[in-house]
Amino acid sequence: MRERKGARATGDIQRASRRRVNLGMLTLWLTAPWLLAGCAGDHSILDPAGPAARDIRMIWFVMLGFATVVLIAVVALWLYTFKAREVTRTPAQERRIGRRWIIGGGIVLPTLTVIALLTFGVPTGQRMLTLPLDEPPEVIEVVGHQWWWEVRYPGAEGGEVVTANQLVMPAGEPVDFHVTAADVIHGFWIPRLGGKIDMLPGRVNRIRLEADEPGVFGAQCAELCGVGHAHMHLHVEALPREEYEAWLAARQQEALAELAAQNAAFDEARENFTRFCSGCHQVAGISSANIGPNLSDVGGREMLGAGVMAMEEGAVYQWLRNHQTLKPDNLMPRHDDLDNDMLQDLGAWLETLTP
Ligand code: HEC
Ligand SMILES: [Cu+2]
Repeated sequence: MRERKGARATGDIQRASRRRVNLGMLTLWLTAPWLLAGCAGDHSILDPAGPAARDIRMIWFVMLGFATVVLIAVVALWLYTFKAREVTRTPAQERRIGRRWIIGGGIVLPTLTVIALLTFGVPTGQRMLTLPLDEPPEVIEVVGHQWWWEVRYPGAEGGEVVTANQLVMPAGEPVDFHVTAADVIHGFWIPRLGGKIDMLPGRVNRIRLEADEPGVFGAQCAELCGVGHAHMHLHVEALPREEYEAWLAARQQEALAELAAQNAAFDEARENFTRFCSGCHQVAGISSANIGPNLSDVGGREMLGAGVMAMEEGAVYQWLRNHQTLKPDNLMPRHDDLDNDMLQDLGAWLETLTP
């Protein structure tokens, strides 16, 4: 009687443990796609699109492999301690063995490890330095603001070009980024192109990146910079050289000023812009303030508010009316005193600014 009861209990335990295993498998199957999804996509260092990012991925794999070997070795030694038989040694033997561990494990092993890692790490860092090249690379300046990006092209033919919240670069050639910040520390990071670099107020940091092919890449401020930090996305686009130059040419000051002056139906919008917005925003030919993003080509952007909404018909009006909801506590004042019709007209005009 008692025995049968025991057998039943064992069966229960076995069934229960089988259930637990199945639950474990289920969890694995359910989470695997999410874990693997991290390997691709806009912000993945495991999906590089340029030489610097490829080097970084390589270091990542080398370090993962190395750490795995170290882990296995440590676990093996630990298991070995359970098996080792007790031996009696003289104090002299003890000292000799102790010295071997200190020299082997405390000096030789770390030295070899550090040399091995530096062999991979130093050349990678070297390639991202802005060292002189035979042909000087394109320079693009990026300034972090709370919570948007100012982007300048000092080398543009015909004069400097300035835009905001979008970074267009030539593909297939190195580009030197000179980055700084206007207020607090921000972080410049295009994960699929390379490492990140701090944007410090009062100092210019430099990094050399290259995109193998034309394409669109995500970038995100990589340094906690206040409430809007998570909403500080940068749209990065690499274009073939000729398209890049055409893109710059269309953003020359005179071309933009002409664009802003077009269409007499928007005279009132221009006037309202001068009254309510020109203290903070630049539109070529109308104002030159730099407290908020330059709006001279705002209609031609992919995103508004540093990535909080897609640019489509009516989007600028939506931003003007609801920006404190879309991007809480951003530094543009609410315009509750301005009526819908006026904002709609302003938005419609700004959307025509598509070079
Ligand atoms: C006190 C300064 C200030 C005033 C006045 C102001 N803005 Fe702004 N504006 C900002 C700042 C700062 C941002 C950036 C907000 C962010 O994304 O964090 C911004 C963002 C914007 C954007 C989004 C730009 C982009 O690249 O995503 C638009 C469009 C805009 N403002 C239009 C206007 C209009 C139109 C007016 C006038 C009715 C106006 N602003 C008045 C400071 C101002
Ligand atoms: Cu930031």
